[in-house]
Amino acid sequence: TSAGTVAAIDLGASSGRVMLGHVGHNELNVRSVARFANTPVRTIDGLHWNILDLYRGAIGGLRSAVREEPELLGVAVDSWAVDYALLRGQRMLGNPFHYRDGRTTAGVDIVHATLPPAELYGRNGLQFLPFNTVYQLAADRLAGGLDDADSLLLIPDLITYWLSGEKIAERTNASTTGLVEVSHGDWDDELIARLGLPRGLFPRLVDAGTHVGSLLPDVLAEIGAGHRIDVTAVGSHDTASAVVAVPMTGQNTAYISSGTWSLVGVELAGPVLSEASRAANFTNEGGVDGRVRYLRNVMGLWLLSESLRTWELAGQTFDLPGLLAQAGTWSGPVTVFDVDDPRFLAPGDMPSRIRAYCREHDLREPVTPVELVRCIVESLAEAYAHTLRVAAELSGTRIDTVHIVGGGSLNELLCQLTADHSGVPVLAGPVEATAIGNVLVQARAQGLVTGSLESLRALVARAFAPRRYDPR
Ligand code: ADP
Ligand code: LRH
Repeated sequence: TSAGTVAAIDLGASSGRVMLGHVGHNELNVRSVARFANTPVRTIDGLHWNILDLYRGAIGGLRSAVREEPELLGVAVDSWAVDYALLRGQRMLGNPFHYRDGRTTAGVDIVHATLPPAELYGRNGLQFLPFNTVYQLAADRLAGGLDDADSLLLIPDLITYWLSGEKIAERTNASTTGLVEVSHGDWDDELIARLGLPRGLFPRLVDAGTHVGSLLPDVLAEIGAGHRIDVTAVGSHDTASAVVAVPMTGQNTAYISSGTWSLVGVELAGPVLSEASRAANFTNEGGVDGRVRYLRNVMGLWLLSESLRTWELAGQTFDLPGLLAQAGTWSGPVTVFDVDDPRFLAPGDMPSRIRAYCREHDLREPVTPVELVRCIVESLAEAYAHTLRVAAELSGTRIDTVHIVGGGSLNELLCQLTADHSGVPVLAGPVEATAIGNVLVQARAQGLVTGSLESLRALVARAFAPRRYDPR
């Protein structure tokens, strides 16, 4: 096998990027060719993703990719989970909703009136998050929003459709809908029927690594490419791609994919569906190569980014690295609060909500931005440590190393405090694990590399040596 280059389109909740990955038998180089903000838009009917803006960013990125790498072999897309577009034929019906939109409350009630949460967990193995696709669809159905639709595409599958003309549902991301059977990974027809959802909305499921098609002629023209470029399904759930590229080299290892959300857990061969697991709100999401991502969503750096946005709207602009450096030397008392309180989910004034939480719980209220940032990072690290302990207990594993990947791996304070609170060494990086996982699964589908996830991870570990933080 010889080396070759593929492009990853990775859409995160905070930003999107297009990365080029040059991969060979013993070779892995990844570089960014485009980055664009992902800024949601609120209109009269709720909070939406600006999907056309993201698509334009992706197309612009592919144009740069082809200019830099005329021999580009292929493209694949990943993004955040659970959200979707409804279509009739080729036409998208309305702009996709953002999972932080409040419309799903009614959907939760409808679904749980039909199926008690324990039964649902037994079928789909998913943690309860009020925005899981199943609840969003129940809310849409109630509002008549499904009446005209004949297909549903999750966000990365929508972009794949626009690029290739093929409608598919990639399995790792489909596993986050709540409508896929955890035991065999197929659409849960009975559940779909019981909820009164049209079965015809759901496209055929494909595994990560499946060749889907190639870029449409109009797309090739737009990006200035004159040759065939393949479109592959990778772990299209960003967290699934991130887990592919966690440079785990041994046993007893956990991971934290730390971005807008923090996904904290372990990789398992099969699901854990115990009542204790459900009570602790752990999820069994589908991984690449049939692995199970056994993890829990922790509120994540959203707490920080939404605080920065609040201050910015009030005319106070901070640079994050500077603020974190000051928070690292903060020597006053530090309040630890429950980062997963549901009040923090929606967009809006984050500092005020954190202070209100502290008041209600008789905790010292952080006053200055530096103190608040310290309090957020310390509370996240404590939540990471707690979640790691629970993950170990519920899955019957031991954890003696934890990897942090994603934007949070650049946050030295967070990495050090995670080591301190958990008592195990932290290995930080790569920052762009998601795009790297996307690249590697494409490269394997193209025959540029072979082997198990373990051999792909060994390649990542060599190309991106992690930075180590020992517990103090
Ligand atoms: P997503 O994929 O959800 O869009 P990312 O993995 O890109 O998220 O992570 C974004 C987060 O990474 C930011 O909110 C910020 O907290 C953190 N981050 C990015 N750059 C830095 C940096 N230089 N220092 C510390 N933290 C950083
Ligand atoms: C992270 C993520 C996470 C989901 C959330 C909706 O970007 O995909 O795994 O729970 O977004």
